[in-house]
Amino acid sequence: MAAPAAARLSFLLLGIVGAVKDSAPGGSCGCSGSRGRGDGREAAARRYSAAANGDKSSGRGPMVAIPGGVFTMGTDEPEIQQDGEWPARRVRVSSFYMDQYEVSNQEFERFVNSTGYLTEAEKFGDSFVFEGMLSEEVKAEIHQAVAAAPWWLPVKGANWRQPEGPGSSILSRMDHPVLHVSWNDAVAFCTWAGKRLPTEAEWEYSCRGGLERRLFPWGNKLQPKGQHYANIWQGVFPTNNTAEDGYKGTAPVTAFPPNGYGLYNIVGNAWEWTSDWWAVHHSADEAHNPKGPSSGTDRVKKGGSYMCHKSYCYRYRCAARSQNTPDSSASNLGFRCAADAWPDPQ
Ligand SMILES: [Ca+2]
Ligand SMILES: [Ca+2]
Repeated sequence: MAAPAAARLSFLLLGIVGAVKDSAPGGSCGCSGSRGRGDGREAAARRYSAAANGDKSSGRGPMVAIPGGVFTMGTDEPEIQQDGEWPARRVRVSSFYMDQYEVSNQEFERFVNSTGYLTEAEKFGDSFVFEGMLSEEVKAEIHQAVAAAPWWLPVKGANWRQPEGPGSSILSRMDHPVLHVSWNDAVAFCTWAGKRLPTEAEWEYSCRGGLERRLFPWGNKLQPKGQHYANIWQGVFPTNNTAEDGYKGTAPVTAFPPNGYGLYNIVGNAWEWTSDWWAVHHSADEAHNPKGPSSGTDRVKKGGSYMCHKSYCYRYRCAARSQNTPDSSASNLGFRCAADAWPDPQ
């Protein structure tokens, strides 16, 4: 019943591999790698909704009030043309709340303990892991790779509890972002917590932290005064990760300085799902609380990850974007939730 992991890889590649993006297939590539159970999304959201579960409050991380306003979404100087980073357009966003941190393993564990939720990676039995994080034992068991991006391997048994497959553990990383969670899993968590996923517009507005037309949440310079502001890749991808910023893999969700809205790791560390369907053509007209296309095959993810280096994945910019099918999961993809109003008191 489960589609093989390779069927989902094309979309993963589109999201992560800038170096091969020119030859990567577009939306009509025939590789609509859905695992074939997307229809369960709303049912899952209902099943794990706050109303349906008694212990609804303990999964809530701190939120920040984001004041409504108008901002410039996208850019007229796109770095990755085919990602649809352009045109720059005026977007009005109403006030809302945003999780201060990426959802951590600890929070996700509370959700799972409270609801018995099983992630899609657990149901399907595999997930994609960056080869550089795997033990020799695990790698020896895998005979499937993709020529364009041999560093992504489908690992049996990889999931949020075992991010690098059997034998790995999150015990020393409970404050790191949860990984190997699909869009559907993210929706289920946010719904349970009395929240929702942010729209792409809300996410990008949050990322900019009150600054206009800047590359990064803190300005245009990647490392002001030589300081690292995000967990990305230093060295040569994919062979040499110097971890100059202190982290070879994920960092705690509280690491690095927050942006102007008090949000941590809004770029870098783990990619973050948004609620929008993916499209690359946008109207230049001013929009009010845009929610993206009404349908599609992929969902938008934002912010880049610890695997991003300018040479191949210059996507740790606020205007940058990428996509995956809603049932995709990988070792660099997580999320944070948003809310229209402060969730009910505990
Ligand atoms: Ca790093
Ligand atoms: Ca992030």
